[in-house]
Amino acid sequence: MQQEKKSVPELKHKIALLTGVTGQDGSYLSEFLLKKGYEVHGVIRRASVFNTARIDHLFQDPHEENKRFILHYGDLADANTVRKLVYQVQPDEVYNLGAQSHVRVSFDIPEYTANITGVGTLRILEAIKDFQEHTGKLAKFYQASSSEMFGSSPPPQNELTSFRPRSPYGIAKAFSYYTTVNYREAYGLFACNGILFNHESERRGETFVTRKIARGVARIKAGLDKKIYLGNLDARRDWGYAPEYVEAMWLMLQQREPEDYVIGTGESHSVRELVELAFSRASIRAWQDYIGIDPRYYRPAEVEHLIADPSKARVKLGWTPKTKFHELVERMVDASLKEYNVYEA
Ligand code: NAP
Ligand code: F7E
Repeated sequence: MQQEKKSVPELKHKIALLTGVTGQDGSYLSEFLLKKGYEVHGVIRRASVFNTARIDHLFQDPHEENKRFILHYGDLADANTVRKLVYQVQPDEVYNLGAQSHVRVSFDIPEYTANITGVGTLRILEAIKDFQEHTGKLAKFYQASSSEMFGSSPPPQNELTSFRPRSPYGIAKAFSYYTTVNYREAYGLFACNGILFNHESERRGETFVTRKIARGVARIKAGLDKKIYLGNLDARRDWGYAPEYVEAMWLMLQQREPEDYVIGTGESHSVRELVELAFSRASIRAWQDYIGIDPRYYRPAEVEHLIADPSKARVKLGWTPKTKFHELVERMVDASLKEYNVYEA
């Protein structure tokens, strides 16, 4: 007798829409979500050269069937396209990682930074609000908020610490933070702020201080440069490892209630310590001989000291950082030494 086949209901995979997919965090979050079975849609900007190096390994030919990694052109300055993408993709989760993210540069282009890093968030939230109202579908929202918003508030900083931003970037992020809270309170959106402290990796942009130093050390070891030129060596930051931080973003959107969370290691180190450790990892003595100070890298107003108090994330999300500062620096320096073929095991 033939057994009757039971029909198995098809499991629908979740859909995520990411801005900033070509950035450090966008690349790690895409990998993380794809592993979880998501269909990932990323927004990329048109550029005159390829700007997808960090996600090229995830690329799928547009002619393939059942693709789960799909790229769309768009820009946070362009409300029409942002809205169109939300309606077209119909995401379960939206991660807003796109930004003019460089603090020093934000002093040079403050208006652009406000438009993208600040008002860009409002454009997405408006699109999600309308989408939910018109379709009745829920699209959860993650905002990439930053410890830069704390500015001159003394450390350690947690979810209750007041914001005293010191840069156009910090101010734009504070606008986005409050807009996210407002759309949650006023319209009931499932919207969360992840207030992330500095997180780094081999994929970090070359002009952020950790990568600049790791790469600079390798170039000196390879005989290509004589010095690294830096600004303020006394600033202290709470530096963690980026791949661990993207899991925290996802965890926030899996909770019952939308809330805001501080994510960091709870330890701070100075730029000077970072320099010492990086040179020592490459077995280069007398690091002072290889460092020049160039005032162009000073900021008109500096954030002196950031240390996260990530207790809420530990208790509510079960999230804890694993990679310690010295491991992070060693990992980044080793990657650069390998890139320049001067790594000695
Ligand atoms: P990142 O490497 O600088 O990446 C920024 C991303 O934003 C890139 O994909 C970039 O595209 C995109 N972008 C820039 N301008 C845009 C525009 N006008 N429209 C659409 N996209 C635009 O930054 P990240 O380190 O991955 O950080 C991710 C997010 O977290 C950012 O919002 C950042 O401000 C925030 N954050 C970062 C840290 C950290 O320590 N990394 C800490 C707290 C918060 P292109 O590749 O085309 O330039
Ligand atoms: O600077 C000092 C500089 O540019 C760190 C972004 O991801 O994290 C990042 O912002 C510190 C500052 O990161 C140089 O003055 C000294 O005190 O690596 P940075 P940042 O400004 O902390 C926050 C959390 C974000 O949200 C941002 O998107 O290092 N410093 N000399 C230098 N910094 C740079 N870039 N270059 C130097 O030569």
